[in-house]
Amino acid sequence: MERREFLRMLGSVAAVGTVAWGIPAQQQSQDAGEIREHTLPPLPYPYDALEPYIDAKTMELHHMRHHQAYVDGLNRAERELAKARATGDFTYVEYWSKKAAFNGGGHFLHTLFWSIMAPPGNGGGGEPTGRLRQLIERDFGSFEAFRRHFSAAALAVEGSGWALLHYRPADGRLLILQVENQHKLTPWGAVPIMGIDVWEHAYYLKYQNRRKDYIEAWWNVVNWAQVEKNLLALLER
Ligand code: MN3
Repeated sequence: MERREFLRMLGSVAAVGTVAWGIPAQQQSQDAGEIREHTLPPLPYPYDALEPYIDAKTMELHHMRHHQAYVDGLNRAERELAKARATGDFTYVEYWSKKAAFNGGGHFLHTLFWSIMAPPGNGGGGEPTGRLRQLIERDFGSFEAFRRHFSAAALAVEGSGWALLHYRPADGRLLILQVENQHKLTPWGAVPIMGIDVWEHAYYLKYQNRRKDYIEAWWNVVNWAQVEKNLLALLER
């Protein structure tokens, strides 16, 4: 993605506090004042590309059903809020604001999630290099310490949620934090550059209740080159 395009995207999603990495240009709504509805971004690889670590059936259901539901839910919430503005009836503004936060979190985090994975041995797995590696070592001590911290955060998410690696431009630091559901515990001013979905729908078919095994397997499909691109785009702002 071009830097200019990326910066435009940052602005377009600032309201939900996350960044829609990899959202195709036609889905961005900054042109000519026109607001378009959100649509499901295509996966950058086939459903079976992350086998054996993430199975094809899980990927298909996760993308086509779960992610689509967040896209639909976000569009619905935004339509209802627009309707409230048009009619002046804000009776349900709290309800639809919460729906917008939940589904918006779901849409943008899943878009990030697909983009920072790649087929094992073909873009996925291995270890980070370059500037990303340097900052990980500076902020977490070592890659191994980072990995242990990130895995522990993912394992310990209470109920459904995510572990995310953020970059915080205000102080130039990387930080690992948990998200509950799709949006709760979201820090202000920090931008996620990678993350793992630990909702049961992300792993239950293959791993059942063994979230720990899923997290260990997931490291084999992390697309470090994309994670570093996400970081560099923020460093260049
Ligand atoms: Mn999910």
